Amino acid sequence: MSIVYLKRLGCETKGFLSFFESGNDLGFNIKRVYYIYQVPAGTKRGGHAHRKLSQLLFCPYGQIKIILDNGFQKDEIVLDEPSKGLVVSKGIWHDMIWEKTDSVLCVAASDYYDESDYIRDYDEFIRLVKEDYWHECSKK
Ligand code: T46
Repeated sequence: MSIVYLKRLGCETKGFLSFFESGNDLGFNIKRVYYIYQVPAGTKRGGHAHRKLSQLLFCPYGQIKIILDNGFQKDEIVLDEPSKGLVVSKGIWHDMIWEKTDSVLCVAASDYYDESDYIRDYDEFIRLVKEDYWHECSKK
């Protein structure tokens, strides 16, 4: 995972514009964009890892905590400004906690929706980490 500071153009009086481009700002091409909204504060979503998908997460409004787990170590990143993004690559277990009412999570993903790309069982995730599944995948 890596934090990405998206380009930010503008000023206090007229407001700001941020953007990112597939080939120039991300290490993957974007095939899908989705967003999650009207989530009550305190709600936890996620609870899965992806087999192949890479995603850029950003929060254009509000504050959302992302908890990341690579099977060995956990990290927490708070998305609390519109120009701050987080790339979550394959093989990272992630949870998202809505810290403020009406926070919006936007996601740019490297592929179309495919439920078979999800690992939703934590024991299964740990089993795959232990058998070096993602390292093996990247060799193929
Ligand atoms: C992720 C985090 C950050 C679709 O039909 N199409 C889609 O493009 C997506 C993203 C989801 N769905 C369906 C699958 C479920 O039936 O929408 C339902 C809710 O999805 P889920 O419970 O996986 O939502 P979150 O908020 O836990 O996770 C989502 C993404 O699914 C996931 O890929 O990394 O946001």
